[in-house]
Amino acid sequence: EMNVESFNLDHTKVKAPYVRLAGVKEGTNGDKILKYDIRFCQPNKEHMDMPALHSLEHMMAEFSRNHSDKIVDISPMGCQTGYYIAVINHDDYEDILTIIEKTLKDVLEATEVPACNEVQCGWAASHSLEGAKDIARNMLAKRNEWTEVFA
Ligand code: HCS
Repeated sequence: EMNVESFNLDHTKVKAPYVRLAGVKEGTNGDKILKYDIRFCQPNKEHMDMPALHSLEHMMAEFSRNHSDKIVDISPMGCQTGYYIAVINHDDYEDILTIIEKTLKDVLEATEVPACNEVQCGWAASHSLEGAKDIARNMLAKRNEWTEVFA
């Protein structure tokens, strides 16, 4: 067993896209952080390119918080196949799916990427609104598959 939950996941056995609970941490006062693996791309078969992944991160980070005040973070995986979303005190998988669905629908409606400038972002040149929309569109088209993690 390795320390990182994902290192114990057999990436050859999963079937993207899916949304999977990847960890729960409880604090000393009973607050709970839940971490979900949102997998957009089949591991080692496909991946998102960086500008599109980066713009989708900005949009999911910004828009998801209009649908929930429980979001702690949405950040990309280095393998470029998905994101982690961490929430606090929100133990409702179906509602997480709803938040993701609403957020991706917002992405399709967006006319610009929020905060893609050198003041607000660390690599403002690396963005693609249209690329991010393509990823969101493909993910939404497979909404009925999100709950199935393994083939
Ligand atoms: N992933 C961050 C935004 C970084 S630009 C967040 O808060 O969700």
